[in-house]
Amino acid sequence: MSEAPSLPAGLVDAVRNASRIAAMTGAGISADSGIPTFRDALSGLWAHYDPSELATPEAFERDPSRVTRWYDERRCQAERCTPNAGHTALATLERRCRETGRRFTLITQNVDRLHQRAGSENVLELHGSLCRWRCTACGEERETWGEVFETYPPLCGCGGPRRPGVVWFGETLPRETIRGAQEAVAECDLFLSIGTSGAVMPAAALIADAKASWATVVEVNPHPTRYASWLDYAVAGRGADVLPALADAV
Ligand code: BJW
Ligand code: ZN
Repeated sequence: MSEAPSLPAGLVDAVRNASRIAAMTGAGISADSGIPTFRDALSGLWAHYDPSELATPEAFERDPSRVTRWYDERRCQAERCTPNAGHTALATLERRCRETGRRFTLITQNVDRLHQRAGSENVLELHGSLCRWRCTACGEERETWGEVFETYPPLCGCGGPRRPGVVWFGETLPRETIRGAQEAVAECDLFLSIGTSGAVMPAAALIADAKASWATVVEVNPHPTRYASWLDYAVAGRGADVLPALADAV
């Protein structure tokens, strides 16, 4: 990891004085754990595929074997990776907020479960999880942590094919989860947008929603996004470097 960037004094004060913090993470926070971001080129056997064409219900209908193999590889990769200092800092932030009577909500677009493994307790998973698989015939859902699949797609006891419990393009987000996220954003006085390109709706709309409700809005990303120019602070750095310094401010 590189040196922690020094944070502007105004940002440190904003973090210190916030009483309701909402943080939204994207794939970038897990890049420091070795998980490629969604828009990074795919490698190996998958080098010729576009991830946005595999992450659709149409792709699963066309070729359930290919799509479930891709998700299973990613599930196994996530299981092998460990949370980094950025994940840990967010778990620390949650704990410190709880101890000091402040509210902290972690909203993630990630499906890799690294936040929970770092100790975050209150996590809203907007796009589901690589670990939950759902039968497309009877709807039964199960956690598949550490499980070895024998077929692609894996099969349910009822004989139906299982699909990953993630939200694909064109599908709606779990209603209670997006509602919880919108409420946390409407109430927060500090919003952190971490490691996301902000390209995918409706998650990306939460950034503008936070600004519209007068929160101090902060981006943490080594490559400033399209939002950077109108946010309160755009910290150009990696999550694993910047977030520990932010957590120390609380
Ligand atoms: C670092 C770093 C380091 C690197 N530290 N940072 C309105 C307008 C236009 C279109 C739509 C709209 N509303 C809905 C749509 C359609 C669609 C959509 O948004 N399309 C866009 C492409 C335009 N949205 C949907 O279909 C959603 N459903 C929906 O809205 O239903 C109602 C509806 C449907 C249709 C029409 C209208 C309404 C569902 C979206 C589900 C997204 N699912 C995915 C796949 C999940 C499973 C899987 O992983 O395979 O979720 S897509 C993919 O993108 C994944 C991610 O969670 C999500 C966001 O990506 P993220 O996290 O931002 O990653 P990257 O790779 O883009 O960026 C990484 C960032 O990290 C970069 O900025 C780096 O610089 C940075 N970084 N290293 C910090 N060390
Ligand atoms: Zn079933």
